[in-house]
Amino acid sequence: MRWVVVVTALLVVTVSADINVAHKQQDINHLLYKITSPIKSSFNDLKEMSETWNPREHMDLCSDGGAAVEWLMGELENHRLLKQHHWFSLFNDRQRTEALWLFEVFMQCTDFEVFRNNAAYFREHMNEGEFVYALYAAVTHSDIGQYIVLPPLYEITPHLFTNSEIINKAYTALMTQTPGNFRMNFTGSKRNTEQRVAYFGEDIGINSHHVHWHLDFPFWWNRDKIDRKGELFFWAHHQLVARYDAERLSNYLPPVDELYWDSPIKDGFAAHTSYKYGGEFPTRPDNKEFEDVEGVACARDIKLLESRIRDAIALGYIININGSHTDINNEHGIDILGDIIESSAYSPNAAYYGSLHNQAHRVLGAQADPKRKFGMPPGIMEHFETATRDPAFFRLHKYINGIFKEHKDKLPPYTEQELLYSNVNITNVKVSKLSTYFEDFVFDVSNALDTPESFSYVSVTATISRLNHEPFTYNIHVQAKHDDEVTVRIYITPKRDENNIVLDIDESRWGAILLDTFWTKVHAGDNVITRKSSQSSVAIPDRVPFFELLEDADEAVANDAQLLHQEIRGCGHPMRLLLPKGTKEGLDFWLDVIVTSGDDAVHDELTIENHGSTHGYCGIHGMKYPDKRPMGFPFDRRIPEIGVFKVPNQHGQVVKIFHH
Ligand code: CUO
Repeated sequence: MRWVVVVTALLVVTVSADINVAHKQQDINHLLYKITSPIKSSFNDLKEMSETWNPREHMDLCSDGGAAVEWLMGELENHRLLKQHHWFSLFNDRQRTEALWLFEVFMQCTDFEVFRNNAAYFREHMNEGEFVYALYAAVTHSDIGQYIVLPPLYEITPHLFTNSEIINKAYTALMTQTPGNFRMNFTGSKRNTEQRVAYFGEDIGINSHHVHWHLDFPFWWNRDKIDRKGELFFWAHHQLVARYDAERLSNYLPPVDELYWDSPIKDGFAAHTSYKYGGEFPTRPDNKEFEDVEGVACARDIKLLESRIRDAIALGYIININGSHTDINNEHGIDILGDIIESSAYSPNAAYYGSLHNQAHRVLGAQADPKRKFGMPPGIMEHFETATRDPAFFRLHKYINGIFKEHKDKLPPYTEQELLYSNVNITNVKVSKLSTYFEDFVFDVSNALDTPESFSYVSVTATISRLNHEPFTYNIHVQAKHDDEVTVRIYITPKRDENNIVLDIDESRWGAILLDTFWTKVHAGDNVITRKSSQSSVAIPDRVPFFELLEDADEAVANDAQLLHQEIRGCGHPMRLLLPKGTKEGLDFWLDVIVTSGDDAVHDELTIENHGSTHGYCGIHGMKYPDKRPMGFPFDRRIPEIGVFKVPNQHGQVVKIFHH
């Protein structure tokens, strides 16, 4: 079945009653409109501010007294900042530093007006990539950004989400003033077996999830403590790999193999994608031997970092920068290891453990031009927007995941006491038919094109094929001894491997995919807990298209009306990808439901308030991660004894996912 979906995000209208939100949304929209062209003259206020506002004259409106503005203006006036019309990569130390200076300026603004005016000024004076990154990070993290809906990045910087062919066709459409809709094919050819799962790695929703996850939990974050950030790094990427392996299974491919520094990188990757400025993304041929990357890292040094981390796991403690030791043989160890491996600014000893994962992204990204002989721009692995397109991304994260597993496997298996919640007996779980399908999705690419203001508007869009599933419902039948609040976790796990051999629970558990976690109430006696797939706490609906945001904000401002878009976090898997692709005859998965005490909740109100509902992989913004148990519980630890696992508050059954 094929569907053409021109997205209308079905968002319930619950927003701030403040009509100023419409003005703020309009300003953010206008700042992001055609980001490589000057602010449009019809965006009157903003245009004027970009020409007349002097950030130095308004430093009294900054909570740091203007220190951040002063610093950035000094760099700008001394011509030290990256020029406009140049690629930007967050992994480039200098470019990231500049973007974060601007982020700091935004974070110090005491009200939206000064935020907006500073943004208008720096938009016209700084590199566009740095500006977009700083603006997205600031709207995500500052109170000033509350209720603002960030436009989908695939419509703000389409170059990083589509391919050269689409961009070229879009330009032709514009020059000939002929509206166009162009089909975007996934990279590669039928001869490449990896092509079978390109729809997952190249899904613009997955790319968007990944870039927003890293905006919510930036590795450079050194302000207040974000709860369990290192563990979330492990968990979100572990789940991405588990999802990818499930897609491979339904496409008759073995699980992705990990990366080996001493062996060639088996699969190459040709992105067929260009930067807006900077030329083509480099291509990596098959079976490329790792080469040291000038100015980044030698393979030898990376292996040394890996061995220090593996030593820490074997010893059960890490060495802090002052020489003291911290025990990691406990459920908090994963959080410390996540910080160390990524590494994030929270790493307790970056001088010793380095930055294994981030360096690996850069080394992989530069393999096409490791000696910098050809002046190639950064590779596909050097942007969170593009990284999952490259099969090497999943190899890298399989490798990283293996290190985390080594740690988890050293911890004792859960005991029956830790698994048992004696109040509840799950008697049955009924789930409606699970089926997946591909549909067409249309998104706008016109922001990729610079046009004189005199040009008439021409619609240019791209159509891609994307995975979706029919909505489904779980009915969980439980008997409870007494009234209580409970925690419910739902997972699916492939039952067989690619050779159709049934996996033992201790083999399959690491591939368990979290479908939902939520809190609810049970009453003494029989209960049916009904939950819809659309309520999942790991997934988000489609993002509101940029043109809809533009039109709605302009209309709301013109009519002094409220803006009726709900703010939805960008972090969270696309709802459509909740289920892995099935097969025609039905692919077997274990569907496991585990009900434990409501005492697992960190916050009191979780049965009635879901805090934006995407906490599974993304926590709750500005609050503690809501589940006290380790992420992945109870499949994160070894299960040597199935009998211990089979407590009455756990229910496993085999379900089939069909694809049509
Ligand atoms: Cu998300 Cu490796 O961290 O890409």
